Amino acid sequence: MKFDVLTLFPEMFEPIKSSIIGRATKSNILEINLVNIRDFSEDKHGHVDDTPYGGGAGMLIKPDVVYRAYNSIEKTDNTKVIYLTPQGNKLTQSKVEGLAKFNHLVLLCGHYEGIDDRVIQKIAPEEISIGDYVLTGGELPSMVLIDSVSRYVAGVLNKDSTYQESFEGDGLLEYPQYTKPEEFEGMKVPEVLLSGHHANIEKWRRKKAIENTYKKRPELLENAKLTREDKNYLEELKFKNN
Ligand code: 4HQ
Repeated sequence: MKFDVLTLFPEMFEPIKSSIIGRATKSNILEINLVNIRDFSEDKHGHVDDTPYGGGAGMLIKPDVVYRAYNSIEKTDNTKVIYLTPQGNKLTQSKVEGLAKFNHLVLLCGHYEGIDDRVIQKIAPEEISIGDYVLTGGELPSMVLIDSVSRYVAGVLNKDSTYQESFEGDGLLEYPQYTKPEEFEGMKVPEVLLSGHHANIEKWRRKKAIENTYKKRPELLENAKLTREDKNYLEELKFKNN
């Protein structure tokens, strides 16, 4: 999978060069190509922004500079172009899963007050938001998107493919996890996890995931994939908490 990132601040992308994503790029499972929009300024001073027509605070990125940067990128029939903006569709796990089906994503990052609207109209990217808050640029949202999408690329995570299907795809929060020591500050690891009884461990984890979701994010249960047994347990929880 290839990501081309159009940005005025390529140096902000250092964090995704470490850990899991860094390893995946070094082993050529992922390619993250940073394109500096400033390289496409034809201004003798390298200017990329200017004041907004009609007045107002701040600076806007010039449309021609962005368009030249965009045109420098080779597209395929499996390329998707994305502009990170609070005006976009929310980045959800199902959106992430859909984006992972492309093998080339082009991410356009705005900065300052944004980008001249005409080049957005011209490129017609899909607009995606990572949440309802205002950031200084699209760089952090791009990194969030790259990180979340990359988890679906084969070979990036070292777990078997059935893991995601059975635990992540169901829309529940995670069950609590424990490692050594067996006792920490007077708190013991739940007995069942030490039992070696795999069927019981799975049942316990499922219940805890449902319990966690019910207590912390009950609205997620609306769209969660629940079995008859899960639903029975949920009714039990609701009864106990009333
Ligand atoms: N931005 N989700 C870029 C965001 C944002 C978000 C604000 C994007 C500033 C220039 N992007 N402009 N939230 O806050 O995607």
